[in-house]
This record gives sequence, structure tokens and C-alpha cells, in this order.
Amino acid sequence: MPRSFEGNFLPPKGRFALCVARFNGFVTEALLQGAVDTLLRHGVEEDAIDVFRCPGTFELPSLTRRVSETGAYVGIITLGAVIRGGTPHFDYVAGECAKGIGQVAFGAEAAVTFGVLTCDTVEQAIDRAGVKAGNKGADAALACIEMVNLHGQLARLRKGKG
Ligand code: INI
Repeated sequence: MPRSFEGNFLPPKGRFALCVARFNGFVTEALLQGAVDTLLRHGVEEDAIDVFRCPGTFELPSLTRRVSETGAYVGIITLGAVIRGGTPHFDYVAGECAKGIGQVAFGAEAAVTFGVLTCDTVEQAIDRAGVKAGNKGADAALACIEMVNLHGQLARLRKGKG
């Protein structure tokens, strides 16, 4: 039987950071609430959670990189909402953000997850922030817990204790 590795949802050791864009705050605050609630319900202590806010989703990658460089966090959850408004701004902001956070995630020690909504309408965004279609902030928090625990297993393998 081959060995198989995947993260579980047990309370992970270490601190979590939430990087949140204030633009479309009525949506991003709901994503934040969903993410914090998920962390707490999975046994992460309230005082192990820090929240960092930036003006908009465009600023999320640079904030996330700097938060990751502190070395203080095992998990970083990024939260934002880009809503199409009939201008090309949407594509630039959404594209830069996804690319930038992907680059940070690739190079970071911490597990970095993506809770950024890209929606055509306000209604779609609200639905994905806890109304009809779940809460993307909660999903990103859950993925982060799983990845932190998987990183823990990989660290034990690296030390020859796996
Ligand atoms: N920022 C968002 O987070 N969501 C948006 O929908 C959005 N739109 O559409 O303009 C948005 N723009 C602001 C941007 O993220 C920067 O904060 C701004 O351009 C300053 O750099």
C-alpha cells in the first residue's frame, strides 16, 4: 500500500493572519466573519489570529508578502471582493491579485489561501459571502487549516521523522 499524505482539520499549532481588502467592505467583512468563525470552530485560539487590512484587492499581494516575511504565521488567508462594474478596471484588479497572491503562495513558508471573490454582480458576491452559495472566506480558512497540517507532515518528513 503506498503512503498517502493529506492535511486534516485538527487544531493546528501556530498563528494565522487574515489579509483583508476594505474595498466592497460589506462583502469582505462577511468573508472575514466566515473565516474567523471557521478557524475558531476548528480549535484555533482567538489570540492566535491577527487581521491586516488594506485599501483594495490590488494591494492584497504586497500586503500578503510582507505579512508572510514576518515569519510569524503558519497560515495566511487572503480575502477580497472584485465586482465587475462595466470598466476594464475589474480585469486588471482581479488579474493582478490572483497572479500576485499565487506568486506569494508559491514562495512562502506559510500556507497561503485565496478567498478573493471575482463576480459579475453584487448579488453574486453577496451569495458567496454567506447568503446562498456558502462563504468563500470560510472555505479559504478551511483550506488553510488543511494546508498548514499538510505542511507539518512535510516538515516531519524533511527531518526524517515521517
Ligand atoms: N478593489 C477591490 O477590492 N474590488 C473592486 O471591485 C475594485 N474595483 O472594481 O475597482 C477595487 N479597486 C480598488 C483597487 O483594488 C485599489 O485599491 C486601487 O486601485 C488603489 O490602488
